[in-house]
Order: sequence, then structure tokens, then C-alpha cells
Amino acid sequence: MNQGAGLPDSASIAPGLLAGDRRAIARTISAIERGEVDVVAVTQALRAHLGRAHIVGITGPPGAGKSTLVHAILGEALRRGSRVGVIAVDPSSPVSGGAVLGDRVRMGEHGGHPDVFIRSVASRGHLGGLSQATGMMVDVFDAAGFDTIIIETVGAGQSEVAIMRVADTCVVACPPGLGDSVQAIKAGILEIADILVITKSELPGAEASARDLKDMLHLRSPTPERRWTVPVLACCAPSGEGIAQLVDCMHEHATACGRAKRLQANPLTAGANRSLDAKSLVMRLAERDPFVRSLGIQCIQAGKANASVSLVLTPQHLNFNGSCHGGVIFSLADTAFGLASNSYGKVAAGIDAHVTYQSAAGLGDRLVANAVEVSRSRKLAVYRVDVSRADEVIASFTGTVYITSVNVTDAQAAPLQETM
Ligand SMILES: Nc1nc2c(ncn2[C@@H]2O[C@H](COP(=O)(O)OP(=O)(O)OP(=O)(O)O)[C@@H](O)[C@H]2O)c(=O)[nH]1
Ligand SMILES: [Mg+2]
Repeated sequence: MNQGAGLPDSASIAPGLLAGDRRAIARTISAIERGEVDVVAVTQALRAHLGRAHIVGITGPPGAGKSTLVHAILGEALRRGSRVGVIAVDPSSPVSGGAVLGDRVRMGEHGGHPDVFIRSVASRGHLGGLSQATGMMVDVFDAAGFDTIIIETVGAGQSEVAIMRVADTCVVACPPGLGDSVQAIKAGILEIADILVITKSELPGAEASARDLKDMLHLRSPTPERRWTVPVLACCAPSGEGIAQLVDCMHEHATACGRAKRLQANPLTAGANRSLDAKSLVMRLAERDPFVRSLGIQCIQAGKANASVSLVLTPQHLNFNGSCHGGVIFSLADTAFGLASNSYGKVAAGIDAHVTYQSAAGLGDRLVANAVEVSRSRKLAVYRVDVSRADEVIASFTGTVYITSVNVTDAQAAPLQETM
């Protein structure tokens, strides 16, 4: 696996990280953002040190007051002696005009505190997906000894909802008088809320909004196993009103429903760490594929339902015209497709694939194929793969798999052993 330029190897990242060294944290997170980490090695180094932190996701519409709320929670958590890591995902929003800078300003008072580490990440440009990158950053903060890790994200798209799945406790922030956005909240993020907070509670309409949300909660389909009744709280972050109750409530939720959900046992790899094993399983599948190895394809990022692979074109990849052979591009895309679709641990048999070539590639080009799941049912799953050179997509691939009941680990010629 590749190391990025100027990055220390993972063995030297981990000791600094485990001691909470800020530079080690910053460098590792930057490398994750650039897709440059050796996922398997870093994962191995961190693995024994995960699961202590309480991961809190804070989501809600743009301008809801999430960053202001995070700032207030930070203040309260510091008063209680916690160490807090914050990941603000794509904080720029047309409503507040707030870019990364705006969020830093809002959280800035605590930004220099030795027990606080704030990192803003843009939602674009993550190989293997934003939720994957965010999940790794959470692991880095967890291993670095932060007790609480807060992820702030605008609750808009699929990937944001996926990010929230990393969280143990999901707080949805709703400003008063949401109007139409209530529909959006109702449809998507309300489903994942563990705690609802009416922000800007001093504004008119706050009480009516709280009533609306409580009504909506009653409409939610009841699940017998639910151990937690979603409360609707009210906060005015600038004055601190309601913040201590919110922090109490976050802890109560963790006590009732547990921490480290992201690490819980994967039924496919019993007793092992879920997010890490999806990665390491895929990495190992790639390493054990003779065809993938013969072409020089490397798996650079992987997780459940996604995989990114790369290839630097050498003379063996060229056709008689001197440009990259179409079969090589197909194989690169097909590799990402195969890895992503097998990442659940069940053998996924390809039944259909199409590729569209948009531009040619040549000697020395570095191609990256990024596979994401488009849909999945019990028996079929569809994947889309973009093959890119730098930021330009040069080929698009779609593929369908039939999901068998055979375990990937059993299907190997040489069974994969749990060695980590
Ligand atoms: N009146 C009032 N305004 C608030 C309160 N909390 C936040 N604001 C204001 O609401 C605006 C948006 O606040 P942010 O904290 O940036 O909201 P956000 O949800 O993080 O915004 P994005 O990250 O851009 O989606 C800012 O102008 C805040 O000053 C509050 O409790 N009362
Ligand atoms: Mg914000």
C-alpha cells in the first residue's frame, strides 16, 4: 500500500497519536483527507485503542445553529473535565455564508484549548467516500484519547446520514419555524435522531416547533426494542440556556444505548470490529487476487459497500496505439466493483457490467476507480464506479451483482485467517 509523500509510516504515526500529540493527529487526519494513509497499517496500529470515546453526531439544516451549539457543548464538556475532538463536515452553507473560517470563529474560543481539537473537513474529494474518511478520523481521535468526539454535519444527503451512523448519539438541531424544511427533516434525519434540540429557543415560535416535533415523534413507527424515548429539548446556545441538560441527556443516552456502536461485532466476522474489518477484509481480498496483483492495482481505501483502487500506467498496460488498453480500465473499474460488492462478507457474483469510455489515458497516468453502492436488495446490488485521472472522470462503469449466501472467507482458495 502506498504512503503519501512526506508522511511518516504508520508505525511512527501511532505512538504520537496514542499520546494525544496534536501534530501527529493533524498529520494523520490530513493524510486521511488526501486518501494517502495505509489503511491497513494505521488500522492495525489503532485497533487496540478504540472504543473508549462517546461519539456524538450533531446534524440539522443549514444555519440551524449547530456550530454555536457545538461551541456551547464544548464549554460545558471542558468544565466537566472532558477532552473533546470536533469534526465539522462541510461547514460552508449558503444560509450563514459560513465557510470553514466561520465555523472556526464560532468554535474558536475553545479551539486553542489543549483538551480540544477541532477539524473542519470538506465533503468533496474523499477517495472511498466521506463517511469512510470521517469514520477514520473518529478512530484517530478515539485512539488519541478524546472522551467525546463531536461530528457536525448538515443533514442533507445520503452521505451525511451515513456519517451519523458512526455516532453513538445523534442530536438533530431544529431552529424554530422551520416551515418546509420540517418535511426534509421528517423524511430523513428525524429517523436517526436520538435527541431533538430546538435551537435558538429564545426566538418566537420555539415552543410551537417543539410541539410539532413531539407530534411527529408520536407518528414514528414504534419499535419494541427501543430502549430510549427521543426527548425534545430546547437550547439557546449563546446564553447557555439548556446546554447542561443537553450534555446530561447525551450521557444518559450513551448509558442507555451504549458507546462504540461503530465497532460492534459484525456477524460476518464474529467478535471483530465492524468498520475496521470491512476495510481489512477488502484489503486482504485485493492483496490475494492474482489478477489484480499482476496488473499492479492497489486498494487505497475500502469500507462497507465502497472501495477505491488505483493504478499507475506502465508499458504493460498500453495497447498497440500506445494509449491505455480499454481492458485495463475495465479491469480497474471491475476490481473496485468486485471489492465493494464483496465487502459485506458474502460472495457477490457479477452478473452484468457496462463501461463508458470518455477519454484516453497514457503512460504514467495514475488512475483511481471509486466504487459506491447505488442500491441493494436482499439478492441484488448495483454499483457505480468512476475511473478518474486527477479530477477528470475518464470512464464510468455500472455493475450488478447477485448476492450469494456463501461467506467470502469460506470461498477463498486459501481461507482468510484473522491475523490482526
Ligand atoms: N438568536 C439566536 N441566534 C443563534 C443561536 N444560535 C446560533 N445563532 C445564529 O444562527 C446563525 C447560524 O449559526 P451557526 O451556529 O453557524 O449554524 P450552523 O447550523 O452551524 O450553520 P452551518 O454550519 O452553516 O449549516 C448565526 O448567525 C448564529 O449567531 C441562538 O440560540 N439564538
Ligand atoms: Mg456550522
